[in-house]
Amino acid sequence: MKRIIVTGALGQIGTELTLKLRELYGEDNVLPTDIKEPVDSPLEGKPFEILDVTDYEEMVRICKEFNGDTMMHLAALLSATCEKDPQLAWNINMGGLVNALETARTLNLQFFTPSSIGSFGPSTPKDNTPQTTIQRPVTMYGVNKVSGELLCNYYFEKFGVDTRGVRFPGLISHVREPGGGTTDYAVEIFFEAVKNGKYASFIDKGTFMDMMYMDDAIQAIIDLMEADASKLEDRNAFNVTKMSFDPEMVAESIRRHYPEFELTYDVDPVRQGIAENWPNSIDASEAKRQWGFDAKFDLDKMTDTMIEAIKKKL
Ligand code: AKB
Repeated sequence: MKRIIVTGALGQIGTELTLKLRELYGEDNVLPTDIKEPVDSPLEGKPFEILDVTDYEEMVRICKEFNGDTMMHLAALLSATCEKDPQLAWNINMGGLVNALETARTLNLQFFTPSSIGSFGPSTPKDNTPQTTIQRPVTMYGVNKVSGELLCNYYFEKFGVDTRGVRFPGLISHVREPGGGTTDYAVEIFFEAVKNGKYASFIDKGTFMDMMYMDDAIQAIIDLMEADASKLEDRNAFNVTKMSFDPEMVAESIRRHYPEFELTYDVDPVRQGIAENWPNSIDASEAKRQWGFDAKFDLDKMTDTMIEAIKKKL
């Protein structure tokens, strides 16, 4: 039985991951933490600790007190936010990660942290991007993500910390909306379709990026953490994805429910610039081969689920 500490638990991934982990391993065996109180969150009213991941002493204290054996480190700023304040991004994304890895090393914790398609850059092959390839990102987020991948590998090789990680594409969910990401349009579009029947996309037509439904992302984390270590040739930075689409394809899928749905464009040059430096589609064959990665939600199935859930919510 695992005892898991989650950092950044109020974020888009953290919220649903905590709920799922509690279902699987028991409420008392999962400790969500974040820098804010869980107000208006599904995590409200259950055990929770305030933790600023740049505070190493506090991180160690909480982990020791909880007596955990696993850390899932999710606290990080997303791509567009990183471009607004690169120094803050470095402090939180890299400072937090070093603290989390040191805590895992000192307390002998199994460790997960996500990387992203943001770790790729303009010189990376754009289509069917292999897992091992050129990574020369030109954003602070990308620099953080590549550094993080290397650091996690280093902690495994040098200190034997059981680090594991994936490169997530854009994640689509209705429980908790993301904030400050380049792929956020693919979440907003569903909420706006249900609420107003129209959406102005900040990502331009014809811009393809990888995406995945949150349930598949959570399952991927659990499967990788449960995978037999002897089967893992790699540890970190597994490409995972289910689909690649542009805004028009999502609109088409939404029109199966709302034939009048109107998609217009109000392109944000910062996020469009980031998107243009990311792959159109990545190759997830190594994750499938090494630990059986399998995603179930295609675009239409995800659209049906999102619309149904948002209608209920509103
Ligand atoms: C972002 O857009 O910043 C994230 C990501 C793909 O890493 N969703």
